[in-house]
Amino acid sequence: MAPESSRLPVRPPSPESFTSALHSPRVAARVGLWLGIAFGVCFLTGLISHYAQEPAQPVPFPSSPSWGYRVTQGLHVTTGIAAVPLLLVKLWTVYPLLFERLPSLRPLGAGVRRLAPVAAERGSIAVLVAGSIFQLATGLMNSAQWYPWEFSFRSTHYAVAWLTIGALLVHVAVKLPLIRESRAAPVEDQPAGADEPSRRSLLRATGVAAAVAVLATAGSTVPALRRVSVLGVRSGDGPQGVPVNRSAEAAGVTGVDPATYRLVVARGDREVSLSLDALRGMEQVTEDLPIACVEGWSAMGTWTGVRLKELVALVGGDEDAEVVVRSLQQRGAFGTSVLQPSFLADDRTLLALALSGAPLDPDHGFPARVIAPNRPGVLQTKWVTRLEVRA
Ligand SMILES: Nc1nc2c(c(=O)[nH]1)N[C@H]1C(S)=C(S)[C@@H](COP(=O)(O)O)O[C@H]1N2
Ligand SMILES: [Mo]
Repeated sequence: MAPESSRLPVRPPSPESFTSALHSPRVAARVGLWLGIAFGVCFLTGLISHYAQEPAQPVPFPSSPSWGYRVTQGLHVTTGIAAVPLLLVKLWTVYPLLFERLPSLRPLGAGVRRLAPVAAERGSIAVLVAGSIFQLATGLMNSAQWYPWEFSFRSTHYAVAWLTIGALLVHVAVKLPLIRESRAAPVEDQPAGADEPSRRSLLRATGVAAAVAVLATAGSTVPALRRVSVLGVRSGDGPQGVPVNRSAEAAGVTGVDPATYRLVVARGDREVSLSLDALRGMEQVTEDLPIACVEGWSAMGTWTGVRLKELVALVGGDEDAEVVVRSLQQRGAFGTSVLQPSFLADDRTLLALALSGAPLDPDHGFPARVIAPNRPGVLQTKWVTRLEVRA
């Protein structure tokens, strides 16, 4: 005889099987609103960062304000990090809805008509949840410089961003009546005595978790927060007071001999070759400009060097040229960058030879690196050996 329990009717759970009063539509709507704001800011700042890194730009990315990218990319990473606890709480409040019965397919005609909108809504939620988790996970891993994947981070993160934001818009449209309703009424506490935290304290704790996540990382960009930023990536100092993303050793650029180093500036078949002394003999300009990494950290530096446009002028190029910058670094993707005319025309764009008044540390790009205002750090090429002027 079968044991007693196996004869009990087994029913799949339904949303009502989850009895916690915290699975409340109002809590979900409130956390959803915060999450929607975080995702919106993250998406827009992400578009800016993606465009800034496009080698061919129909409209050149502006070189002012010099701190613009520092702010937008700081916001991108910070809102992404704040979204992590918000998404976890949001998913927890709504997961019982996964167990809602689908409408019956019989009779077929009416059944399909009933099922289609439900399937579309569930489909958009599947894309939204999968996309959100993918974006936050890959974004965090990228910030930590951990790339266990084969795909290109930037193009994949960009494509999935559109998918996710599209699914988010569908989701908001579907839930609009519920969102309206929840905005009209405050989130009221369930009767006391229940064996769990109240809805309000869940919301408070969620807000605190998001704020802690932000404070623990924002110090990579906001110096005043540095001491509390235990999760900050590269928020500490590096040589000459500026953090280092990739060291000379990691890039395989070691033992550069200042006596034999040459910078070649080329335009068509014209070429000029300059020694380090020749570069130091040109007019030296000092500018305060930030390094703002796509990973979210940023730091101010005082750079001294030659205006890039002066070097381009040596081969007869003018300010509306595009410049391909090449590094001594042989391997890796960051050895080459394209500098748009908007940056070349800006007087603050330098081939820097010094930082904080001393020759560049090898890790900051000795003997020479590009530094331009309002540019993603990844394009501020270090160990520059060749400038190719296209125009
Ligand atoms: N040749 C080369 N230049 C490079 C890199 C690199 O890996 N190779 N990293 C870039 C990145 S991602 C950043 S954020 C800045 C960091 O500059 P820093 O190390 O001097 O702070 O350098 C950029 N220049
Ligand atoms: Mo970077």
